[in-house]
Amino acid sequence: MLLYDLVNAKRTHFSPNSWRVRMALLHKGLPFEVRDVLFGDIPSIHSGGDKLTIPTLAHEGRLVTDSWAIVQHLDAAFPDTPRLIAAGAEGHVLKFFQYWVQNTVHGGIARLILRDLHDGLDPADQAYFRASREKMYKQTLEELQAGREERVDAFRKSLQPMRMALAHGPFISGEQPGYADYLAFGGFMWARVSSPFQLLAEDDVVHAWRERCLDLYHGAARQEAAA
Ligand SMILES: N[C@@H](CCC(=O)N[C@@H](CS)C(=O)NCC(=O)O)C(=O)O
Repeated sequence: MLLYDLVNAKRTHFSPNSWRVRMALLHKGLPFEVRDVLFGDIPSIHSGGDKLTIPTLAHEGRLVTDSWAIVQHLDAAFPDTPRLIAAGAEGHVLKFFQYWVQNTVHGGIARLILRDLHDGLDPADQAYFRASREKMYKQTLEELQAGREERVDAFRKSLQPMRMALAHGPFISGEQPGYADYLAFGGFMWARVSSPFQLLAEDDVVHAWRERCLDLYHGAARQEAAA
């Protein structure tokens, strides 16, 4: 299997949506190779068809794009490995959690680190990233990130559902990590490799959970250089 993944100028992997898939592959114990790409390379990955995003997984002559579709594909293609997305209602609730991560975790983090992320990108990607993200957020990257020291407390408060879940076990999924953990952790990896800004207080249970996630699978995520 080949995972197409984004890299910045230092060749570190920063995509939050890829980190959830990387953790899923590690959870399942599936070997994979990585093809590093820049934003500017994405259109050349495929020949026609739907627009691809990162992550995209190449497996048995097929390209699977979108992190949720990739994990569903892995569950179906490798039935002897631990399943990450349950069928039926449980899977739908997990999808709801993905939406929460996208809005609250990714949305919150973007407003704290996106200018730093831009500065760390390969120079070939910076103009595209700035133009596309400024259009998306209707603000300059400088405006988006301004005043973050005063705003970080509101972001920390927004993570309260994670603290409530972590009162019941070391992981959001309980005693063992599951896809809910990888969904949220992807956002924190995105921040960790893109910006030195301190997102979490050290006495926060979310901080302790993030450390546990960094230690999983022989510290796979910790090996990625932090900004
Ligand atoms: N829903 C998709 C979102 C993927 C996505 O937006 N990926 C970003 C990188 S993290 C991307 O490929 N962006 C391409 C671009 O902005 O041109 C997933 O979870 O895989």
